[in-house]
Amino acid sequence: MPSDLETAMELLIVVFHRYASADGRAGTLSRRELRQLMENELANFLKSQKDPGAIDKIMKDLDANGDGQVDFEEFVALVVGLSVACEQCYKLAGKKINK
Ligand SMILES: [Ca+2]
Repeated sequence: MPSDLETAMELLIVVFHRYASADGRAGTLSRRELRQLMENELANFLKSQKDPGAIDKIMKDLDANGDGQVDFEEFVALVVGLSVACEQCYKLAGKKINK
């Protein structure tokens, strides 16, 4: 049986490819695919972004090699960044993370 962490890693890969294969180049997220992913999978984070151009900014930040597509490595940087922010929120709120 896979561990929790292995399951989390597998899910990252599965979710990325679910959206990356929606149109055009499979294996990378276009701007449209990134928007879909964020609207469906990161709705709470997106709601907290008051800026209507948030997706464009995120896309620009993530697209490290500037090819207009977000590959898995670039996508993971977003997840890591959000995870670090979440972990800090947990600490501030003094919540117990153990589940
Ligand atoms: Ca790219």
